[in-house]
Amino acid sequence: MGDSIKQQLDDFMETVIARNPGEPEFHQAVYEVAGSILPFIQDKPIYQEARILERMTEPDRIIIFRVVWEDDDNRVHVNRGYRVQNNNAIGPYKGGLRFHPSVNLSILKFLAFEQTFKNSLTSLPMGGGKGGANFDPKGKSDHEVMRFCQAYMTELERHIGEDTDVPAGDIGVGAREIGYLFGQHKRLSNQFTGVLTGKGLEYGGSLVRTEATGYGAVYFLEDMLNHRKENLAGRTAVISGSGNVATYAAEMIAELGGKPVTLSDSSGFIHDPNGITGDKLAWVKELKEVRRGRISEYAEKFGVEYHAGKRPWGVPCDVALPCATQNELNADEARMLVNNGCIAVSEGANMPTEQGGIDVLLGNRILFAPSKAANAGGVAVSGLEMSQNSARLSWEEEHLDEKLRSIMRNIHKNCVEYGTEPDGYVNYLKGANVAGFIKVANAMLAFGVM
Ligand code: NDP
Ligand code: 2IT
Repeated sequence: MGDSIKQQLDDFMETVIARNPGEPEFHQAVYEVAGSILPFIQDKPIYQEARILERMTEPDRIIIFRVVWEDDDNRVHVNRGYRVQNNNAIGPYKGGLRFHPSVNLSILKFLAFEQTFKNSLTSLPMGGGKGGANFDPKGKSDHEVMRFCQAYMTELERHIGEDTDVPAGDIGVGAREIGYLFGQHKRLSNQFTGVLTGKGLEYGGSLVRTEATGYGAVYFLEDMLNHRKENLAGRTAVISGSGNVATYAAEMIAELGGKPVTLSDSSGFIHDPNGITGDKLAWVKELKEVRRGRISEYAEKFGVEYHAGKRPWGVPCDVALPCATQNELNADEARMLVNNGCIAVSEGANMPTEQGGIDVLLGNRILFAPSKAANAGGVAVSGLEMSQNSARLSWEEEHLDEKLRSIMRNIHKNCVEYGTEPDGYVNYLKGANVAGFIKVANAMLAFGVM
């Protein structure tokens, strides 16, 4: 990056930070994108004069509300609910809901900002949004989760709609929560529309949505390897997380001939050198989705190592997939991956690699798939769920899997187009940012000044 661009980036970030004080995750996401977009628009005054990047970093609107609910002992609890409607230039706001005690405005603004670029990359007509609450579903009964979801949706209902804003799942929001949220929306609005995605198959959900994010992150990884005339066969994969994204990433790694050897949760990680596959992976899904237990139980059940309070990046591997949460892979850990011979990182989670970690991976010419490209498969199949709901029909599994595969391939192609450097190295971060930017920016230009 030249000195003048560096100065522009610093100046730009100064205004973003001044306008959004105390929001480090939002600053981080904007910095990462602006670092690619400012050089790209240097010779394109049309974007500069219309202040497109400045407009993109100011959400269309943010809704913040109180959520009050009663636990099983009739104690009253107060939580804070949010929906960040970031940008609807290319379609209705679209993006997940996160229920986790760490949820705050900074995290949801970063997620909604990222989502805008990600959704653009899918090539489907979806704007960007994100929401959630600082509610912790862990340790709550099904009834408590139901009462919380109903209270949350009672306020959110008036702000969303199939052509306005279509939420889905994220951390802490899976099939159970989507069921309660959709039921309450249907009751309040007296309408059965595709206003949420990730629904159960009985009530408008799409096949392949559950698997889509994890599978998509591995498809993208495969495309990066193929581009270098390599593949996944025989590759050892280190994966973090043990939720929706991590388990289906592990499943597809195994299906394509690789070996997933770690999974984690916020308490620690398990290391199974023989591979977390087949019946063992089915057991993990049951543990997480039905019993809602901890990954440490895997170590007891299958007699492998459990590392309490640790992350898995020190385990030697060929490929790594951070699939838990933001900022879970720092510069030192990235260096460990590089030194242990890791050749590719595919981000299943949103912004899991700290900026310092990204610098290490790019500096060492590692294949690095940024989240907005790598994990776009989930929202892509959500977009296909919206199409099926509007058409009032359900597509076959084979068709959906093919669509997912081709959408991921197309994102890879676009990243290569905009991210290939003079020496042939593909900077997928730059490629994804620029490719995602162009469509949204051109739509915004078409609308004039607003
Ligand atoms: P789940 O709730 O199914 O699983 C989350 C996993 O991450 C759990 O293993 C959880 O462990 C772990 N985790 C969560 N927070 C932390 C933390 N602060 N530190 C360490 N581990 C943590 O969520 P998903 O699998 O759906 O989401 C995982 C990531 O993927 C998120 O970044 C999400 O934004 C992203 N994503 C999800 C998509 C989807 O379709 N679901 C689509 C695209 C991206 P524990 O149980 O201990 O909390
Ligand atoms: O981060 C994401 O892309 C998601 N949580 C999925 C969003 C969606 O609307 O399916």
